[in-house]
Amino acid sequence: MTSSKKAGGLSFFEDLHPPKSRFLEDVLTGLAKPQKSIPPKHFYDARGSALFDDITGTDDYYVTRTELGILDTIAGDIAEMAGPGAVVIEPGSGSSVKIDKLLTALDQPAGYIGLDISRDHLVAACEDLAARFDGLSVGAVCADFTQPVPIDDLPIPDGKRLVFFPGSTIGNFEPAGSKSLLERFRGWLRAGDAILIGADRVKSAEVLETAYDDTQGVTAAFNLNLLTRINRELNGDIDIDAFSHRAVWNSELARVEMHLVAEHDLTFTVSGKTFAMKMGETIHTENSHKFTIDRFGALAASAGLTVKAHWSDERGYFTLYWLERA
Ligand code: SAH
Ligand code: AVI
Repeated sequence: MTSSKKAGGLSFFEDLHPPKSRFLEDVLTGLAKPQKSIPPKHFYDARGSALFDDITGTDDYYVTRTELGILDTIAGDIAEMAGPGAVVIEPGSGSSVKIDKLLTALDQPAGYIGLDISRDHLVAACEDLAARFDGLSVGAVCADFTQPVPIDDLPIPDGKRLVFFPGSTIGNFEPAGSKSLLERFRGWLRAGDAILIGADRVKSAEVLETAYDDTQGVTAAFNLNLLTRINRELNGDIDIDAFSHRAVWNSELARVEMHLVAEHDLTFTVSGKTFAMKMGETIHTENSHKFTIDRFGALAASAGLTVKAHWSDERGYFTLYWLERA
């Protein structure tokens, strides 16, 4: 471990935030491609995390509400499968909203570790959790989970590990990336440990496109904030008003794509490098893959995991899966 310091109420805080040079490299490489693209993990500065929280409160983004409803219904099943004294590790923990339900359902959980790339948001959420769950050991790890995370070097309490990965964040990766990520999480499991993961389901284009282009414009602000972040952190001069938000369902690849569309021909610089875009050209900023139950099972199997149980809402919009090492 390179650094370890305790923030208020936390049993440990490990700061492995990637250096700014990685953000710069991703942006310069992505903007130089024929189809410009930037990985979605860069949405999440403090403002991006706050905007994501606002998205979850919109009427159109059914994802969070639906998953919270399923968690309410299955609390008893989860408590039984996890058993007493479980230790929950939550990659991409964000505001740690769903964890409240899980920790409340579990029988005397021994610990909780939140892991997220958005440092301030992570620490605030974990401190809040530590204050509310008296006696629970709460740790926070600021890291990029697409890179190796030295989980076994962290002071994690003993107990059955439950890796909790809700929100369909798995859908933000292309097939090869989602397989690698599941393999990484599998590597955190010992015999008897499990993964509880949420994945959004394929549904009508209309419902999906509205969820990713909400009528209040919050998702548009979330998407455009990436450009604000580039201007601020990477010395950019992008005219943000020259871009608009687009969300489109790609049925062939079973994913909602988010793009930033140039409204007219333009040039801009980022850290001294010049880029040109034609009117209508886009920067591809996110994929949200949607799954059938069969396809998710096949993905899990490809990563050496087996589905022991799964639960869906009545509309079949979203599914939570209990995975164990195959
Ligand atoms: N789990 C929450 C939040 C989902 S939003 C929920 O279900 O509502 C996705 C979260 O993953 C954000 O908090 C973001 O900061 C984090 N995240 C995205 N990519 C990441 C990465 N590569 N490494 C670590 N955290 C990441
Ligand atoms: C974090 N992730 C699963 C969200 C999603 O649905 O793909 C991010 C998001 N993008 C637009 N709205 C929400």
